[in-house]
Amino acid sequence: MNEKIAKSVSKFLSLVLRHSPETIELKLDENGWADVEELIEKCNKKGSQNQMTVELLDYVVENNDKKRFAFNEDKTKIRASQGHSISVELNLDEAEPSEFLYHGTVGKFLDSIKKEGLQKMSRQYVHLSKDLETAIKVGSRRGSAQILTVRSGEMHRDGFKFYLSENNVWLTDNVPAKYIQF
Ligand code: HQG
Repeated sequence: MNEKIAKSVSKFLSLVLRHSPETIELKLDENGWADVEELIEKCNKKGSQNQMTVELLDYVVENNDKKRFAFNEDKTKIRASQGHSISVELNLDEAEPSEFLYHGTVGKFLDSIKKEGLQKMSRQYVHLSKDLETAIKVGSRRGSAQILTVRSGEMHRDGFKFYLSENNVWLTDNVPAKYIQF
């Protein structure tokens, strides 16, 4: 499989499965699932640069660096495992986080984060990771990464809810500044 094609397909799937399914007139159900046949048909009709096939979808689901997408059990449906800006109910179970989780951001946001804490901004949740490397990668998308350490254990004991996505991203509604080590 050509990795360039796989990456471009992953980007396109992120667009339609997380942010704007209407780009290809696709409908997601309330849990964020798209019908695989419909997705393929509409990608090919409406705008993916690449010819979409079941094999290509299979490859992207299996080999995507962050396992961003998942099939349902009988592979008739596909959805993004996290990262949505549209409102979908992922039905994630609450989970108990480790004592610390990390968030990668950039310097220009720090003043605001110190005031308001971490907000979900345009997404459904604030995204946190268990390991520093992931946080560094996330922050580096925007420039020189600044890593924030979140006292997630304390937050959880204080009653904040955490969820773990299918692809191991920690999600929470917001992180008040008092739980952040800058
Ligand atoms: C910042 C990618 C000012 C926050 C990544 C971040 C991740 C604030 C940006 C996933 C703020 C939001 C999510 C506040 C937060 N004031 N700035 N109060 N609170 N911010 O993209 O975490 O590759 O929505 O620090 O890898 O960067 O697409 O969130 O810089 O897992 O699969 O506002 O997206 O995954 O940006 O990234 P985002 P994120 P994919």
